[in-house]
Amino acid sequence: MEKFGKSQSFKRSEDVRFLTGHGRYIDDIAPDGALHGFLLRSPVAHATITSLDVEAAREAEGVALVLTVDDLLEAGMDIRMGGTVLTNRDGSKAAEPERPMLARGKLRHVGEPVALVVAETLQQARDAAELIELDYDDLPAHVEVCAGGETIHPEAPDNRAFDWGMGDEAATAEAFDKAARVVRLEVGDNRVIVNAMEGRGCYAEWDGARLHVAFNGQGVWGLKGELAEAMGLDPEAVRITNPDVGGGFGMKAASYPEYFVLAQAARVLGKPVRWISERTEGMLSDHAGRDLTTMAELAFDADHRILGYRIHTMCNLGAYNSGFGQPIQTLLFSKVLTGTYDIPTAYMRVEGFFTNTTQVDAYRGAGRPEAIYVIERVMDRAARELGLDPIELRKINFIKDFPYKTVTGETYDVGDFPRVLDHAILDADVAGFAARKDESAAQGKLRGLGLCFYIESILGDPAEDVRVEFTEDGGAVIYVGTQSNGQGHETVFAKFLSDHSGIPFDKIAFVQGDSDLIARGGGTGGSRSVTTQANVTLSCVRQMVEGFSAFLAEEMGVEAAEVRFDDERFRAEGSNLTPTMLEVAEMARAKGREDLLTWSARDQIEARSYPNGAHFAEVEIDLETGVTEVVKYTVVDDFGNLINPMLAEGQVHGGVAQGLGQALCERTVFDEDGQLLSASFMDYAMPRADDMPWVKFDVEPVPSTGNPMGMKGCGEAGTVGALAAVSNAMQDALWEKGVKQVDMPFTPMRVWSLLQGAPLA
Ligand code: SMO
Repeated sequence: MEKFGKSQSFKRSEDVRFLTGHGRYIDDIAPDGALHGFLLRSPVAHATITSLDVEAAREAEGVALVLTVDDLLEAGMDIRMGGTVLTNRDGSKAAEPERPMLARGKLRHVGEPVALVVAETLQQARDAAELIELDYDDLPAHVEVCAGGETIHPEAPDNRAFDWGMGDEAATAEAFDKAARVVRLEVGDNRVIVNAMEGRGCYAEWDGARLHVAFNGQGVWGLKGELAEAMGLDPEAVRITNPDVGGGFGMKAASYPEYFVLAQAARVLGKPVRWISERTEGMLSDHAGRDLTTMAELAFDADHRILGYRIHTMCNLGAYNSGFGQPIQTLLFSKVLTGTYDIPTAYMRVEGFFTNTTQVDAYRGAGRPEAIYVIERVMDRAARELGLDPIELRKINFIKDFPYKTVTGETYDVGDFPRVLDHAILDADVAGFAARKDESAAQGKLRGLGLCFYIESILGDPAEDVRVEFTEDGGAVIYVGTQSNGQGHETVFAKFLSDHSGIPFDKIAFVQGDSDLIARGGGTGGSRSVTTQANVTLSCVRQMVEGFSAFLAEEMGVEAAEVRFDDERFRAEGSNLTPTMLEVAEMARAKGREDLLTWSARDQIEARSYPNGAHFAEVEIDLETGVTEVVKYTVVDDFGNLINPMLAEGQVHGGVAQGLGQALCERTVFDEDGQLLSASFMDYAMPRADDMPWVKFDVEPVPSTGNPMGMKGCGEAGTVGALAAVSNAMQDALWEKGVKQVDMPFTPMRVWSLLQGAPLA
C-alpha cells in the first residue's frame, strides 16, 4: 500500500455525519427539559430608559425567571463586557465606555439586549416578553461614521472612540513633498452582516458547584476566564464546551452578553436554560464586519517606484467597544498595511467612531482584507494614472529581498511574488483577455479584468496544547486546543497524527472544544489552526517516539539510541521486534507503565507566516441592466507546504465566495433613525451558488521558515484576495464609460446608476 505522504488530499470523515443531518449543533444537544430563554431587545437605536417594569412578565404563565441589569448587579455580577482599548496618537487612552450585559439607563442600538425571560416553552417566554413595559425617551440616532451628532457615551462626547496612528508621519510627508507623482483614492469597504449558517446559541447549567456553558463559538478558553470573572467563580468551577459549529468567520470568536445572562439564569434556577438566535435577531445582535472608508495616497518617483504611502481611515465600531473592535482596523490592519511592496515610509491614521448600530468586529481576515483592499485599489488606480499596466507597476514595486522588514514592523521571512504572479498570469490567460473583451462588446457588454496581489500575516501564538491518549480498546484519542467551525479539523488533525505516528486513521478518535479536557488553546481564528495545532502535534509525536524508544530498548535489549521509528514501526539492529506505536502502547499497558499511555505537548510558534497570492477576476457587465457576472476567476497562492491540498482549495473557494458576496451583493442599510432596513434575507442578499464562477486554483509554494512544517495559514486568504480583484475588474470595465470611482457592493442598481452618472444609493 502506498504510504501516506505529508501532503495528501484526504476526504473529510465528518462530512458523512454533516451531510446526512447528524451534526450535533447547540440546538441539538441542549439537555432535555432545559428552560427556554428569550431576550427582549431594544426596538430603537438611541433612547433614555425611563422605566422598565417586568412584574407582569414574572407572573406570566410558565415563566421561571426574568432578569434585568439590576438583577445582575444585585447578584454581584460584573456586568461590563470587556474589549481591547488602544492608545491614541497623542498618548491618551481611547474611550472605554461601559458595555453592560443588559441595557442600563440607555438604549444604544436596535437589538441591544434589555431583559431575559426564561420560561418552560419558547412561546411562553416570548409572550411574557410582550408584557414587559419598557418606556423610554427617544434620542436622535447617530449612524454616520464621523464625529459629531448626539453623544452616545459621555466618555466620547463627539462619538470619536479613538484617533490612532502608526508609522513616521514627518518622514512620510517628506516623501510626498519630493514625489514626482501622487495618486489619491477614496476606498469604501461596505458593512456586512456575517450570517453564519448556524445562528449563535448557548445553553447553561449549574449543578450547585460548577457552571457549564455550551455555546457555538470559535474556542472555549476566552469565555471560560471571562465568565468566571464576571460571575465571581473560581475558573475551576467553570466548564465551557463547543459542539459542532456551523460557521463562525470571526463573528463567533467574541463573547456576547447572552452567554453571561443565560449562565446567571441557570445559576439562579439550578436548571439548564437554552437560547438560540433567530435570523433577524442575529442580524441585529451579531457583530458585523468591515464598515470603513479610507483616503489613500501613494507617492511615486519618476521611475514609478513608491516613495511613501499614507492613509486616513474612518471606521465604525458600532454602539460599544466589543472584544476586538478597536484593534481590527488599526493593529491588525497595520500587519499588512504596505502589502507586497517595498515601501520605504508610510503613515496610517485611523479614527474609530461609536454609532447607534450593532458592534463591528472580526470578519474573515479581521483587518488584513481591509488593508489589502486599500493598497490594491490604490495601486490599480496608480497604474491607470501613470499609464502603466497594473501588472507591471506591481512588479516594479514588489519586495524582492527576504527577510524583509516592513515599515510597520513585520518581518516577511520568505516569498517569491513575481513567480506567483507569473503563474497566475498564465492560469488566467491574461494574454487572451483583449479577445474576450471584444467578444463581450459584440454582445453589448463591458468586460473588465482585475488583479489583487495579497499578503496575510498569520498568528503564531497564542500557544496550543495537544494530548494523545492510548485507550484500552487499542486505539488512541487526540485532544486538540483549536475548534472546528466546519473546516474539517476532525479529519486534518487526526490524519496528521496518523501520518506521523503510524496509528491508523480509523483508530484515532478526535476530541475538541471542552475546557475540562485540555488545558489551553487559541481556538479557530486568524487562519492559525493548522500551523499551530499540527506543529504541536509534531512535538507530541517526537516525545512519544523518544519515550517509547527508551521503553523498547529494554524490551529489545539494545541502547535507546539504537531504536529507530520510521513513521510506522520501531526497529533496532539485532532485534526482530518491530512493533507499531499502538503495539508498544499495549506492551506498556501490560507492564503497568501508565505513564507511557498519555502524552501531551505545549508549543508556542512565535513566528508569523505570510501566505500570499494573486487573484484575477474577470467581470462582464450588462450595460442595460447593470447586472454583473464574474465570468472567470483565477487564484494562485503561496501557502507554503500544504498538508491537505483539497481542504486548502476548499477554504479558498469558500473565502472567494465570501469576498464575492461582499463585492457583489451584500448591502447593510440603516435608516436615519438607526433601524436596520436589511434585516432579513428578503432585503439582505447573500451570494448563492449561481453567483459563483468556477475558481481555478493552483499553488506556488515557498515554505515558511517560521514553523517546522513550513506551513502558511490559508483559511482567510480567499476573502482577502477577492475584494480588490473584483473591484479592480469593475473599475477596469467601467473606466471607459468615464466612471472613476467604484465602491462595493456592485448590485445591478448601483452599477446601473454608475453607468447613468447618477448618484449612488
Ligand atoms: S476573522 Mo477570524 O476568526 O480571525
